[in-house]
Amino acid sequence: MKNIDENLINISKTLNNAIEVLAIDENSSLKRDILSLGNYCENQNFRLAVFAPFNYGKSTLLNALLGEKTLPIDLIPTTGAAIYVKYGEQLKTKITLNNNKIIEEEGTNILKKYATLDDNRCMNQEVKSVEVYCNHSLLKMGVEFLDLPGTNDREEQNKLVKDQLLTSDLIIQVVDARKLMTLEERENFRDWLLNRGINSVILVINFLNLLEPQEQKDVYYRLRFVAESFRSNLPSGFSNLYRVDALPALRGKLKGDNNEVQRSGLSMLESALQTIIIQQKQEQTFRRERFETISVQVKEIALNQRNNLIKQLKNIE
Ligand SMILES: Nc1nc2c(ncn2[C@@H]2O[C@H](COP(=O)(O)OP(=O)(O)OP(=O)(O)O)[C@@H](O)[C@H]2O)c(=O)[nH]1
Ligand SMILES: [Mg+2]
Repeated sequence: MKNIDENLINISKTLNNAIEVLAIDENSSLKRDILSLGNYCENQNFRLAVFAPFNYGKSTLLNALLGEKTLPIDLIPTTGAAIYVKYGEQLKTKITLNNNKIIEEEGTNILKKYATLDDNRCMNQEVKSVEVYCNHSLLKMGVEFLDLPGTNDREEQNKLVKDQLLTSDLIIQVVDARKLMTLEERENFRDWLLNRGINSVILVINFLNLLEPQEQKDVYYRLRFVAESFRSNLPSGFSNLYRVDALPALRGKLKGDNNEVQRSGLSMLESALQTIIIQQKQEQTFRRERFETISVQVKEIALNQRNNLIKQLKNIE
């Protein structure tokens, strides 16, 4: 974001103090959330994260938005690290290792070595962070994309993804039209998001083109219902459900075939993203909501501790 919100920085400081004063459990998710929010309020970019189980086409969708095959895509579990895609004049990759050594290389071939999962579906343990710099108009506006590992493979990746979602301004959840989530999976995830004040979620249905026409209608209808039940704080007039066939979208972009891009559904998503991002860079309501939700939780702990103390003091009287 161009203007860092001083108010959020102050709230973040107060929350960090609260960790000490209220002795918030070292290993609690609340403490992790508060620490993550500290970095979040200082991020000047608008972060757009793409999230889903592995093989749902997350990296393909981001490549389609970027208009080139920048991020690794494959049938086997692929993305192993959080990959930040930021603006740069030339396509380049920067890997920071745990010993703070930095490896920079033109292009993105180096991602295969440092940011994809190995044959045991494990991530390279030496890697601290992965950034790709790319020349694209949305990125130039101060947006950064975040490509994440699949969520249904290993607990390690799941944790990483959840931490990253809290510090993302807008989240695209990719849904595979051929295997919809169960009600329980959906509700667990929705509760996890809402407990952290994350309401800025857009559902993108991928692989719809692989279904028969009648099935396409049925699946879309069902997902319309799911999307409507998700309390979203997108600006009014914006749908939180889009249909994008990610691979045809990428192919269309690579060939410069606008009709194919249009048919894939990508153009609708792109124009919605543009407008939402411009508005949010001004208003920052998504960001404030995260801080407000966590602040309410901390306030509750503070009030409980205060009430307990008063009770104990009354007992002395
Ligand atoms: N037919 C078809 N294949 C697709 C589509 N989108 C993605 N794929 C294929 O699905 C596979 C997985 O795509 P990825 O983009 O690597 O999926 P991902 O969600 O990033 O997977 P991980 O990084 O492993 O979590 C690749 O072989 C893609 O070519 C689509 O719209 N149609
Ligand atoms: Mg991927």
